[in-house]
Amino acid sequence: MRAGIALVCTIILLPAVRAAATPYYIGYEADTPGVFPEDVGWERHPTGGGANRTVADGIFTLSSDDPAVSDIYRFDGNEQMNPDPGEFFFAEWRMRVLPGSANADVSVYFASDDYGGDVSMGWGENDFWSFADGNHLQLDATVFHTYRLESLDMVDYEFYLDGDLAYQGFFDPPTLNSSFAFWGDGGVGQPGTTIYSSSEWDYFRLGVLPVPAPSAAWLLVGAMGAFVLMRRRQIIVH
Ligand SMILES: [Ca+2]
Ligand SMILES: [Ca+2]
Repeated sequence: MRAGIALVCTIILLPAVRAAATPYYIGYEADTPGVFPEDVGWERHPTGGGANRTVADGIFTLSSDDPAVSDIYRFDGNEQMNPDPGEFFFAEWRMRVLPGSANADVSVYFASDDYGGDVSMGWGENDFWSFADGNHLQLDATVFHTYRLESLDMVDYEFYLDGDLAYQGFFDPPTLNSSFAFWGDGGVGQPGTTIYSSSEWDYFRLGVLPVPAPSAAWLLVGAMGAFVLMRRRQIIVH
């Protein structure tokens, strides 16, 4: 993450100071048949009877062809979703939408009461949208991708697609006074529409973690860079 690289520079120049961290982690791995998210700390909120659900081969499947159905998995937290100095918030999930899914029926949402902003994300077969900041990615969402959001302050965030930084976004301006996240089938359509979806989730994880200390390798890279710069300067001077 960017902050990690910035921290390297800071620590080379200054004594290391890190705030006491309060790590938190909750995940759902879909690795045990018959164990659903609500069995491991997530709150299920279904409408219209909820989606058809299976857990098999490490994958949690939500499937429906009824526009009246939604089926989301919610976590309410306070300090668990609001990083202190020296910490960062992360959420990571590996997921795909199945062909025929309506745009943005499959969705992920984050809200923070420290700042009061929120981020709402949705998927179509070939699209990803972040509605607050207007970011849009074109991708084949019917194959598995790993998505990751990281934020130091729940104001700005970085979004990674399959391990690469895809864009830098921001939470919507303050409208809320609670902190929670949800994922799943978040959309409800009108009768007669085709607003429905199926999705497969390998895992969903979120939490607050300490900003990682720079590794010895990073310090070595920084020292080597400084050495090369000094050598170049000496060569130019001579
Ligand atoms: Ca899994
Ligand atoms: Ca739905």
